[in-house]
Amino acid sequence: MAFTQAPLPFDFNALEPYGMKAETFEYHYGKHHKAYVDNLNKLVEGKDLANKSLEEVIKISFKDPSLTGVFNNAAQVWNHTFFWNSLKPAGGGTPSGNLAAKIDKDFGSFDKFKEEFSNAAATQFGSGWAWLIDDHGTLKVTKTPNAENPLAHGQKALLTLDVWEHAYYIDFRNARPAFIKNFLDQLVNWDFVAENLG
Ligand code: MN3
Repeated sequence: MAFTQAPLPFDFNALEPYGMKAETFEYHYGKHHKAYVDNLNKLVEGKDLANKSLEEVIKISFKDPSLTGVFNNAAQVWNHTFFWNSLKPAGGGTPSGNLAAKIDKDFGSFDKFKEEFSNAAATQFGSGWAWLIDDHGTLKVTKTPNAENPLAHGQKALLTLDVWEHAYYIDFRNARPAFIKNFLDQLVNWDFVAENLG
């Protein structure tokens, strides 16, 4: 069975009042993300991998240097779906409940978390991702290059920000720090993060 592209969880223009144009999603979801799905399906066609879950394909291909192309496309399919779910209109602000308590415990304070996350996102050289992860019971901030993700490293992802240039060039041009600040201020879907924490 072919891998499919999950629907965007909001309308293309839903984040326009919050700093991200419909054009961003026409390209980023409609072209970049779709291309990863199409490429993955071509690469696994007729192979055993085509019958595995996307998560299994990511874990198997990460460990096999002959499957780098499969890994890159499979991980990017997963990463982008995870990223769309990390966003919502009028998001951002502060988390609550157990998640807020866990952030305070593991980072010292919510401001300290924001500082660490912003720093990871800003300093990922070239293309990649910033993450909030649950690393066997401890919340941590990480950054990964290109398509790499926490799943490949046996960690649980809670939140992500795409810092490939294609993620912010339409709305913020070269200003990655402004994109990061906007994400934290008005886009983070803390309900999704809390669900992932469980
Ligand atoms: Mn992207």
